[in-house]
Amino acid sequence: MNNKQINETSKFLSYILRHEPHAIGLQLDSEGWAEINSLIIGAAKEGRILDQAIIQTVVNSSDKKRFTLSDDGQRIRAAQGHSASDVNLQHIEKEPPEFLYHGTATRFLESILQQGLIAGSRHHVHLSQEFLTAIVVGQRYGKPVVLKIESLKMYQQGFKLFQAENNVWLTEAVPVNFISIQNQLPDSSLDKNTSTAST
Ligand code: HQG
Repeated sequence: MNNKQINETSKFLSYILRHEPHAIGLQLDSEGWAEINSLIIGAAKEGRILDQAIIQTVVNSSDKKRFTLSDDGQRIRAAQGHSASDVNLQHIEKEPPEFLYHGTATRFLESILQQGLIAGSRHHVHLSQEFLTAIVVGQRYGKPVVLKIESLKMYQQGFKLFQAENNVWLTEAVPVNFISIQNQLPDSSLDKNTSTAST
């Protein structure tokens, strides 16, 4: 498989495992797991040929560790990012770092600074420990802007924050008073241990 095929298959798996399992007649359990055999059969009916090796390659090459295989290798799920109503993944609640970042596009700013961050069609608002990751996320929708979230303060005030198994931080919503615009690389991102691939 070349990178283009891997990327395309990864997008297909994200679509099915996060949003529309029923598009290929697949059932996810409440923790987001799908039987790999059923995934392969459902995909084939839609003309997309997958097998264990292809799935393994896509799982291994995901920069953000988007997919997780069960210990017995029989099941697969998306680590986060769901909108599918069958899924109610119980992410681990954790104390977050002092600040987290959210990448968005400048055209959404006015609305965000009025309403705060809302989850939209996904189950959660997605936050990243890294400024650079947030820029890349924001670029998907237009001219990027990074918002700095006072995540520890949120937590101390009783808001729940979760960390998905691929390290992405999740929360239900972020009220405006915890949000500011971060228009340059924060000092902590200059730490050489920081990697943009880890979130
Ligand atoms: C924006 C990627 C107006 C929000 C990333 C975002 C992430 C508002 C968009 C994951 C708003 C939702 C999720 C408000 C939020 N008014 N716009 N009040 N509140 N928004 O795609 O965070 O590569 O659902 O800023 O890495 O962009 O797919 O969320 O721009 O972790 O694995 O509404 O997707 O991961 O967009 O991205 P999305 P997201 P993958």
